[in-house]
Amino acid sequence: MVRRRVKAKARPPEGEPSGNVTRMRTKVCMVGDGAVGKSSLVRRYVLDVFDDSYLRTLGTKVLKKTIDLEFPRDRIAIQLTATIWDIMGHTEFRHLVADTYFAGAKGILAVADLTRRETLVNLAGWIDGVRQVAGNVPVLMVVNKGDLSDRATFGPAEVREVAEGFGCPHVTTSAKTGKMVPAAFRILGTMIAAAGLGLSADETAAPIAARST
Ligand SMILES: Nc1nc2c(ncn2[C@@H]2O[C@H](COP(=O)(O)OP(=O)(O)OP(=O)(O)O)[C@@H](O)[C@H]2O)c(=O)[nH]1
Ligand SMILES: [Mg+2]
Repeated sequence: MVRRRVKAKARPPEGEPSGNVTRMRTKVCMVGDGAVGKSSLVRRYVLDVFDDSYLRTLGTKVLKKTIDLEFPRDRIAIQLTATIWDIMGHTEFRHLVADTYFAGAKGILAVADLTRRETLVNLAGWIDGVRQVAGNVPVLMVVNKGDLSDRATFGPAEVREVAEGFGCPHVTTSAKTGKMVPAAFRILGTMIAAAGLGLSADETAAPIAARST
């Protein structure tokens, strides 16, 4: 398929054949309490590795990844280059760095740990913290450590309720097995691209459904 570059925000006129690629850049912030697996998710996604040992993130770390997305209904292909900002999961640190860390964020991966209920409860503080600086940007709620379901401290109904409270979708991931990790970043990328291009929510749903397994 031959792909042409189009300007961001441009939408192809009705009847134009598929094949346009829109390049976008974006900033994504990982948030959530200490040891929920923020760095592990980024490492799994960007480098496809996992380490059982816990090395607390000191300050912040930034990695980059390009995500290819398609919006079949609009016949738009997006190449989204995401800088993924990984933060140390401590509330005091959040208060110290919020302005610089969250400035310009276009999307949030808000991570909780399935084995520690308080990390789900604390997501509100993290999400509010980003939204105070970056505005009402897309949020994807991630319940990580899905491989430890025998040690779960909350169930799907509670996750749904919390996600509905934030008005955002949610997924369960495992940085250890890799399950749903690329899908999670892809879903957030799709939400960001859709918001940037002014596409509607149902257009956003198509690529998510097609790629979330
Ligand atoms: N079983 C299991 N362990 C995980 C998973 N993700 C992360 N871990 C482990 O959880 C611990 C914490 O992971 P990190 O990725 O360092 O957590 P973090 O959220 O970046 O922590 P801070 O940098 O302190 O905020 C490590 O020992 C990881 O190996 C997972 O999906 N399953
Ligand atoms: Mg970390």
